[in-house]
Amino acid sequence: MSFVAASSPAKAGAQSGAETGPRLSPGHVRSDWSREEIRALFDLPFLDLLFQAQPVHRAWHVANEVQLSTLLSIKTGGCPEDCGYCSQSAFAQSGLKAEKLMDVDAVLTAAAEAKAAGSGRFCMGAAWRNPKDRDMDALCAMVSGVKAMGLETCMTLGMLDRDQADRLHEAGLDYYNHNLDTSPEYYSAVITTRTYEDRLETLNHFRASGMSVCCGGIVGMGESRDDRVGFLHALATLPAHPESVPINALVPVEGTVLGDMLAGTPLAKIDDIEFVRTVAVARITMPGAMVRLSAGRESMGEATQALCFLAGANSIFTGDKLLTTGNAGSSADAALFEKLGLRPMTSEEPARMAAE
Ligand code: SAM
Ligand code: DTB
Ligand code: SF4
Repeated sequence: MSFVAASSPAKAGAQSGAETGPRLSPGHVRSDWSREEIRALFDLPFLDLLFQAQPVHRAWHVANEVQLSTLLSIKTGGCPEDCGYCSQSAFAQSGLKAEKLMDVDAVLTAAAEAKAAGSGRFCMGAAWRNPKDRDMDALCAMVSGVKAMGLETCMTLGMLDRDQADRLHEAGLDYYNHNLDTSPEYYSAVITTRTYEDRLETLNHFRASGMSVCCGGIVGMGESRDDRVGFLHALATLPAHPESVPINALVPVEGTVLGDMLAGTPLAKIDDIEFVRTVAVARITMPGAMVRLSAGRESMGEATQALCFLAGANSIFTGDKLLTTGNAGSSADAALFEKLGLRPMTSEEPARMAAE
């Protein structure tokens, strides 16, 4: 089974509702959500929450279509930041060897493989606090090479200044991934080498340079439901919502602060239903965003993933590997798509969002 050659209806056709039933008016996008409103969504009976999320999804997106992205770690390990979840932090005892930035050609070979496997977006990640100016030429060459293959381009390199953002955008970078990760209140329990404000500043730089924003976070780090409320509140009250919102479930890695702290405790894995609730609230509060099931899918059952799609998730990472940890794998995903009648997304962006 393969993801390739799936023909989905043309965007306009799909938007007509021929296949998906009557489409609802998408309504307007709100950036004035209160924490109380978001908390009230989380607290709804589960079925009521899904019953709200699915029509929002169908009003804004093509039902049954899921966008496919592929990740590549272009610079692995040895990162000076102390993110408590991350195997690549120099503070972690994960046994990961620090590597140099990959050659441009090797990155382009991996991108060509991702395209051949049916992926629409290629996301390159580096274990840096921020890129150095000496790396910029190689990074720009990677971006323009991947773009020339007809793939959407995404990078996640840590903090950027405005000049770096402009250079990457000019080279053809479509998306920049930079996560807020959790609530402002819980942030310092997870990371101490940078602040929430640092993150927001980089978001402003690449938004201003014209790139699309990919910004989400992680659940299952021992945070409370109020922290998950605060996390989605921070995203949904940005002046413009991120175009992509990755929702990661913590992959507990041995030797990381969080992996070790949570091991063997009831918090070691986010409750599946709470994870689906988080997806649904993201969908309702940020209706135009692509909501991506990101890390943690490897250990998620098919039924949970199906509930996530029902709750409004419409994007996944494909392949056997994320950056350093395992992923569900293309044959498992193709089998799940077949069972659920899902198709790889062919369109680039939600039409309604583009029309705004
Ligand atoms: N160094 C860059 C940065 O932090 O912005 C880019 C790479 S970083 C690995 C990208 C994102 O991966 C993090 O923001 C975090 O949300 C997610 N992540 C990292 N390790 C994870 C883990 N063990 N489980 C779940 N998500 C993880
Ligand atoms: C995101 O939010 N999730 C992806 C992507 N952005 C770069 C990364 C997940 C990394 C999971 C841990 C690992 O493989 O090292
Ligand atoms: Fe470094 Fe990013 Fe990992 Fe944090 S999440 S330690 S910034 S690679």
